Formats: sequence, C-alpha cells, structure tokens
Amino acid sequence: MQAETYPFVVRPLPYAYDALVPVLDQETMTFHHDKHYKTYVDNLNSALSDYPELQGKSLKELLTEIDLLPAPVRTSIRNNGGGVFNHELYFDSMKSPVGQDPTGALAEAIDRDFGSYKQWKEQMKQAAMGQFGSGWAFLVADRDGKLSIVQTANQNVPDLDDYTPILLVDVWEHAYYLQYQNRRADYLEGWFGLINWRKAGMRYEEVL
Ligand code: MN3
Repeated sequence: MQAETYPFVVRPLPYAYDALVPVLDQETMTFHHDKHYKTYVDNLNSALSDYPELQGKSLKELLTEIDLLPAPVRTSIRNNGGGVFNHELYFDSMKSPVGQDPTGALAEAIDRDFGSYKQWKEQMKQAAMGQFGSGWAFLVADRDGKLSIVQTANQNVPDLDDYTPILLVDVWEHAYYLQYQNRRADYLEGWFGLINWRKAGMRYEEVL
C-alpha cells in the first residue's frame, strides 16, 4: 500500500459504514472516514500543491524523509501525511465483528515475542490506554520479523525505515467519542474483536 503519489485520493472504506456495529456505529464511522480522514487527505494535497519536487514521492517516502522536507510544509506533511497513512491502515485493520484469531506465522511470532495472545492483548491495551491525549498504538515488525508495540502521539508514525506496521488502533477521541464518550477502555475491548487478522497476517508475511 501507499505506493500512490500526489494527488492522494480518499480511499473508500473496505466495508459498509455499519459493518462494525455494534462495536463502532455508523455515525462514528461516517464522521471518522468522511470528515476526519478526508480532511487529512485534503490538507496533505494542499501542502504539496506548491512543491512539484515532492509530488512524485510516495507517502512512505515523504514520512521517512520528514527532516529533509522544506521547513514551511514539514509540520503539515508530518501531521496530515501521518493522518492519511495511519487512517488507511486503521480502516484496513478492521472487519465486521465475527470471530477470527491470529494464525500462521503471525500467531507464532506473537507467542514468541509476547508469550501469548493474551499477554500481547494486555500490552497492546496498556499502550493504547497509556497514550496521553491523542495518538495511536501500533503492533510493528522489525526487518527480522520481531514484533513490538509502539505508541505515537498526534498523527506520528513509527520509524518506517526500520519497522513495518502490522496493525494499529486509533485512540484519538474522534475514533470513539460519539459512541463511548470518555470510555476508551470499552472502545478498546470491542476493537480487539474487530481486528482483521487475515490482513495483518498478510502484512507480516510480506516482512519475512
Ligand atoms: Mn482518527
């Protein structure tokens, strides 16, 4: 993914707006996708519009070269480019809430690197609960396939040179406030049941 270049387009959700009910309702998903995510895409395009030399770069290239970007648009590309990258992966990391567990190489790596699925879930939840204010919790793989959990603030991404995000959870209040108000823990508990382990497993296989 993220092979496209400017102008970036709003990708449709890979499922219906009400597909994640009852964990995430249609209103939450509609605002999140059609308003919040779309705004990041629009603002990223706006930041790049006066910089033809950046328009041939992929999102991943932009985000790994942040410190080399022209100062006037560096912060905008970090925030809005990160917002596009993170949301596309977030939406693609979920599916309708029907039972699915990690399988194959990813399941084995979770057991190896965290002890068990249960322990991974506990650590992921702690990272997501412990992110003060807005941000994300990622499950990432390094170049050798070793898994770890990374928290980021705002729309920041992990170091994409060294780590491949396998899945992530959005803990900005806009991800859950309409339905859960301040109950981030309840949102997270539901989110674990939405994880698309098949796609996460495919991302992991690509790393190996
Ligand atoms: Mn969001």
